[in-house]
Amino acid sequence: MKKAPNKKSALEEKEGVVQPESISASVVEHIQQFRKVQPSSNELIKGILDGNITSLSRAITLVESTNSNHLAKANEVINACLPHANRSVRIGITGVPGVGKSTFIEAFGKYLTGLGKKVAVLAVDPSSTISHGSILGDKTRMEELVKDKNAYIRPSASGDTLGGVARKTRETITLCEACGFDTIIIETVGVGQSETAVHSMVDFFLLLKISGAGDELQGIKRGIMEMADAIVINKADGDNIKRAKLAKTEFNRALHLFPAKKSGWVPTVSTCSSYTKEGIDGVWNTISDYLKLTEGNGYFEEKRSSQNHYWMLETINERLKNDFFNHPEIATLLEENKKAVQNNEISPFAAASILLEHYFKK
Ligand SMILES: Nc1nc2c(ncn2[C@@H]2O[C@H](COP(=O)(O)OP(=O)(O)OP(=O)(O)O)[C@@H](O)[C@H]2O)c(=O)[nH]1
Ligand SMILES: [Mg+2]
Repeated sequence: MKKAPNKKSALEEKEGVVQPESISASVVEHIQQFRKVQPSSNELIKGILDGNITSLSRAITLVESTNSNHLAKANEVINACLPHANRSVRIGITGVPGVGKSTFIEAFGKYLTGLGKKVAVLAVDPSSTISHGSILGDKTRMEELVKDKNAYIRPSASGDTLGGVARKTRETITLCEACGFDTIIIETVGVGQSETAVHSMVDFFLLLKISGAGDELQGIKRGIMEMADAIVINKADGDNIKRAKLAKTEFNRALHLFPAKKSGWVPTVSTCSSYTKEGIDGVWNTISDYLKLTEGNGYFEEKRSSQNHYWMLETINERLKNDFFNHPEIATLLEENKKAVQNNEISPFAAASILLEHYFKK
């Protein structure tokens, strides 16, 4: 007798729980709807020009998206930002893994914000597709800079190709500049082709080295040394100081073997420690000297305009290639022709012509 009313009341209680759920569900839906509403291009543009970091981050996410609707919106935002960009110095930093790039950027970035500058740190690291962005992990190496309200750190975009990653970084520079960042630092690992891509989007290219390791050990190709506007020997502290000074003399000698630069700039070699901060100010002084020289002789503008031309052609190359190889009909035809070429039934050039003609006729 006693059990029945108990059961009933338990059921009533259950029903009672359902009711508020249905109310809260509508509230939840409302919130979700609100969150789903993406800011319009105009809102993003206004936000970026006002120096709003949330708008900047959202616009960069659009740039990095593979969705074609996002691409159109991203282009609209970038075009509106262009007239407000360009007023900055873009610095590329490369060096083999472990040379101290992130630690250096933390020390250098803090020094620059101390001078009143607004610093954006970006990265070109195509391998980040797998590792989810080494610079993201590096944020722990940039503890101070992450907290600095005058600094913005964005991990490398992911992508299948270096070209894709580089394009996204190139456009991100424009957005950061329009948002008021006057110093853009781009980190890249100096072991592949990515440093060439970074070199073609910066004004000043800095190569970090450490003493006591031969060039073979440091894995740096001759070409990278040739691209450098400055070589900075990092970790010049403690027992390392003497070796770092010795390395400085050696690198100075090595640099003399390279042909003179079109900019008229003579690359410098210096030492620094991201731990003791010794030599960090010197790096900025060198960059200031470079800017003075190249802005005076017109090279700065000339380089930026040839970089723009390069990126236009690169983008066309990239798009054509992707479109061609991702086309379903081409994929089948490519396989057929590959076999025909292997069996010596057709020459590779004739096969390529067939494929290209087929592609352009569609
Ligand atoms: N003694 C000394 N050690 C340093 C200095 N700068 C960096 N290090 C150390 O060198 C190691 C590598 O530093 P990172 O800044 O992570 O090097 P990285 O070039 O960014 O490395 P990747 O991101 O892997 O390419 C860390 O253990 C740092 O603490 C320095 O100025 N002096
Ligand atoms: Mg790093």
